[in-house]
Amino acid sequence: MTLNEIAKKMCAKGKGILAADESTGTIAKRFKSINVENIEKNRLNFRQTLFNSSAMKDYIGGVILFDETIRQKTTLGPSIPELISKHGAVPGIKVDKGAKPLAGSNTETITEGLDGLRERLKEYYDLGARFTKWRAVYKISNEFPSAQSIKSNAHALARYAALVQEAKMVPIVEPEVLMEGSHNIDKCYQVTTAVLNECYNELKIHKVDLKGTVLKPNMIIPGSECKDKASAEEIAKKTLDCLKKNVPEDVPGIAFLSGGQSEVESSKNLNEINKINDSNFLITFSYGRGLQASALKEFGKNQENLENIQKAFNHRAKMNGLSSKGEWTEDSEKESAA
Ligand code: 5MM
Repeated sequence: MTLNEIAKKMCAKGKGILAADESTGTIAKRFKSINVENIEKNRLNFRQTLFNSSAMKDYIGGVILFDETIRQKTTLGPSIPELISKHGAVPGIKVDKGAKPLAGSNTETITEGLDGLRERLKEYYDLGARFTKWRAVYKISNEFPSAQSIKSNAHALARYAALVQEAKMVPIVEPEVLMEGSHNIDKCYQVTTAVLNECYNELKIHKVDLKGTVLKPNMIIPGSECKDKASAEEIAKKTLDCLKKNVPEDVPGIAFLSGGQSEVESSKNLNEINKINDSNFLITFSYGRGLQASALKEFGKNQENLENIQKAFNHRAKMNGLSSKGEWTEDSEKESAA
């Protein structure tokens, strides 16, 4: 398959991406919230339960894994990448080493992981990965994000993407403008515009073939502390407008992060975007919390009750599958849950 074909398969209409690449520290937080011990056996049990659910075949085009997970063998027989491929989804891998303090800028971060990346990519390809992910993080405040953060993170994203294409995999480019803060929706629009522009500027300098990439952006939404709430219609209109103006047409797929929105909110907003999507972009989800929150709760209640865990995951995957086609409704939410 060409990189363009892989990117389109990951974001095919009705499907999206499951972000299950929580690093050990992040999954520790998630497990703590449900009183589950953060040990390898439990991490494998939760993840293989999701990857073996019936929703995988119909609604999941790709799964982003963490280094530990891509190396694991399931207790069901196949390895984790084999299990994912068996359902027709593409296995992928998070290759960044996390957001670290950016020297010279108070509290901002730079995503690290370029050293030795060429060698790691070869290993991940041999383990079955066909796409990768790198997440850059930007904070909004009166002084942030700084030009230093916007430029250095875009540069790293572009160097990452060029290496990934050299290794014959599709890079997911994830510049996440955080939702935390009291800024309004227009500030989010303005910052996301600056961030996307710099990213595509650097990707061009580094000769990345955009047809073989997927963008994973934030939606254009007000900060979580903002008093002025926005309707799903306004979020959709501003998000689509921002993407059409700042993402080159060669990019085949755009898969949003949920970023702290509730499960239903992230489905509803994605649905509204697709209802008015008059671009050529395949627009879908690449959710972590937006797909897993309910399933995680069930896992916390009883780790052995695979049926309930899978039921919760199947429901969210189905809802987001509908949203990726602009076919989600409040009623479908209730019917499927029942
Ligand atoms: C699943 O979480 C991902 C990994 O986070 P860490 O590297 O911090 O452990 C994260 O990058 C995720 O893929 C995106 O933020 C999307 O997840 P949400 O929960 O925002 O949909």
